[in-house]
Amino acid sequence: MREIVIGAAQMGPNQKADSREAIVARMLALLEEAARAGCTLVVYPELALTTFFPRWYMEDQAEVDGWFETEMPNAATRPLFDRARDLGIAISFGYAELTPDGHHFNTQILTDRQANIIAKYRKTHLPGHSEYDTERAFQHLEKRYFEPGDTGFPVWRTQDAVVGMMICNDRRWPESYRVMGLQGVELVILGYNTPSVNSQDSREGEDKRLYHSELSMTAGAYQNATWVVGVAKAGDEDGHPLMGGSIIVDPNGYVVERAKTTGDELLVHACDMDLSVFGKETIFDFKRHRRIEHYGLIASQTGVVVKV
Ligand code: CDV
Repeated sequence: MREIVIGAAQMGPNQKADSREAIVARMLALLEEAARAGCTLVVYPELALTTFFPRWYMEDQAEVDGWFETEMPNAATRPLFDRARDLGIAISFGYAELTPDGHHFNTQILTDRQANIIAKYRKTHLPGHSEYDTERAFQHLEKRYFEPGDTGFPVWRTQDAVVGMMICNDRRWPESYRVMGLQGVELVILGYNTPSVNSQDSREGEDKRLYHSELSMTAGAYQNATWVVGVAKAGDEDGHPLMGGSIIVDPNGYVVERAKTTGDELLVHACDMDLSVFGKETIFDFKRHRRIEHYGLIASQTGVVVKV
C-alpha cells in the first residue's frame, strides 16, 4: 500500500480588501487541522492568496500587477512554508505569477515535505474573454490578465507517487488528464474558482454547475485510473457567489470525500496510490488498447470542422 493522507483545503471567499497575511492565516489554520488529521499533503484552491480578480475589469497594468506575486515564497506566504516544513506537510496552492521577465501566469505550485517547491504548473485552458463584455452578467477576464501556460502537463514523483497538477477550467478537458495519464499519473491535484451562475445564461445555476464539475473530475479519474483532488474557493466573494463542491475522487471515479459547506473546510482522505494499478493494467492499459492512428485530429485541429 502506498498511502498519502491528503487534505483538500477548501477556502471560503477572499474579499478584495483582505490582505495576503489575513488569507494566509486562514490557510495556516487549515494546515494545523490537517496536521492533527495526519495529512502529509494539503491542497488549496486556484488563486488562493487573493480574490478572484479576473471578475474585475482593469485598464491600469500597475493595478493588475498588484494581484500578482513576483516571488514564491514571499513575505506574506513564508509563514505557511515555514509551518509546513515544521509539520512535514507538502502543500500545493494557486496564485497569480508575474515572472522576472514580465510574463503573467495563473500558476499552481507543489512542495515536498520540507517546503521546497518541487513542481510548478501554469494553467493551460484560460476561460473567458479579454475585453469588457456588455452581454455578460459579470466579467471573466482571465484571457486579459494571463497568458496561456507554457508548462504543458508534466508529472512529478513525490511521496512515492506520480503527481500532476491542473487548474480549474483544465479539469473540464479530457486532454488534460490523458496527457498526464500517458505519463502514469496516479494523483491529480487541482484548485478552482467557479461562479455559481453562468455569466452568459442566468438559468444555469449551482446544481448544474456542481454536476458538470463533478462529472469532469470523476470521468477524468476513472478514464485514467488516477486519484483526483479538486479544491474550490467558495462562497460570496466581492458580492459574487462561487460554488463549493470540493471532492476527492478515487481511481474508480467514486467520490470518497465531499465538502458540505462553502467556507473554509478540510476534507481528509487516506489515498492508496496502489488503487490506480488495476485500472492501468486492465481496461485502461493504454499500450494495449489505444488506437492512436485514429486520434490525429485531437492534436492537429482546435475547432470543429464540419465536412459533411
Ligand atoms: N476559474 C475558472 O477557470 N473558472 C471556470 C468558469 C469560468 C467556467 C471553470 O471552468 O470553472
